Amino acid sequence: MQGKIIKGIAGFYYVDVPALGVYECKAKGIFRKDNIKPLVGDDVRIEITDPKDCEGNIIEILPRRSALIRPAVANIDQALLIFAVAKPEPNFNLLDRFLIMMRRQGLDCILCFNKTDFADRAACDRISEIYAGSGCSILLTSAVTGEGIGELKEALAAKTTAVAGPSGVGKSSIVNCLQEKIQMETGAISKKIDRGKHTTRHSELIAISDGTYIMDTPGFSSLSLFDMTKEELRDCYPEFAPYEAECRFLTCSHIHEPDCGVRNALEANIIHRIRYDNYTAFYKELDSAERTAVKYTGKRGNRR
Ligand SMILES: Nc1nc2c(ncn2[C@@H]2O[C@H](COP(=O)(O)OP(=O)(O)OP(=O)(O)O)[C@@H](O)[C@H]2O)c(=O)[nH]1
Ligand SMILES: [Mg+2]
Ligand SMILES: [Zn+2]
Repeated sequence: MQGKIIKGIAGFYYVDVPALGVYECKAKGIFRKDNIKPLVGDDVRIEITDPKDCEGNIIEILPRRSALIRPAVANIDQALLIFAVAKPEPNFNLLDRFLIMMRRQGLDCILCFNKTDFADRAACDRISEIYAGSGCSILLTSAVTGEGIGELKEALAAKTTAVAGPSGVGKSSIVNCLQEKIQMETGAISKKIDRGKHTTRHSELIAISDGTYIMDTPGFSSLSLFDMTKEELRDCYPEFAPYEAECRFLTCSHIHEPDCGVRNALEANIIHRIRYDNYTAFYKELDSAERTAVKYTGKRGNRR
């Protein structure tokens, strides 16, 4: 029998089998041996151990179309990255790390700035302008006023989308706006530190309509760059591409070389300063990770 993992809690996986319902399953040791863990979104084969109580075992994980590490989910078509325009203030460094991760995996990303009811139009536009050249579609939403929810529904249609973003930005609130069947728990953000309280603890796959699924996920607060070299970083910045032909050197890192097309575009305010500054910070981070790796292993790179 075949189904889809819609939730995983404390070693149990909840597998939705079309027309039959949800089975509470364990994963047999076989997966541990192969070092793969079932993920929410996985298509699996199960054997039923107790038909009355809807219990079973996962016996096979079918090949994945895609997999993410943060959040840990499988078989998604795209990610919906949510940050708030305020309360909490957007962390662009974390945002850019996520975009790099998505680009490295060849997955599309919708960038959503939520809580527009907390900021004026000009402030919202200033934030979305930073990402105008990032290759993402950008939405401004409010789970309170309903702004942008219609547009968001259109962007999700006929796809499986994982929601991602830090705690307290309104991921679960947005998921609740998109459908009525399952209402996820939401939590007020801490007034003192202006941060979310990690209300959502487990990823959950929810059907919005036939063929359209959304995954609510726990918030994350850090993301490390891995499995990449500093030279690969510039390919994660679509806004650099039109200006790289103007660099004097083919291998230009856009940091210190003379006659750099990217830095000229930065000075001309065509490439956004925040995006460029994060680029240089990540470049240095990857460079020092590579140096540390060489020192301890004699090999280049920062593999996990
Ligand atoms: N004013 C306003 N408040 C919002 C909006 N969206 C969410 N909130 C509030 O922000 C708080 C956090 O929302 P959640 O939906 O729990 O946030 P989350 O991203 O799921 O957080 P975690 O589950 O902790 O990762 C709640 O008090 C929501 O009511 C919005 O658009 N406007
Ligand atoms: Mg949540
Ligand atoms: Zn350059």
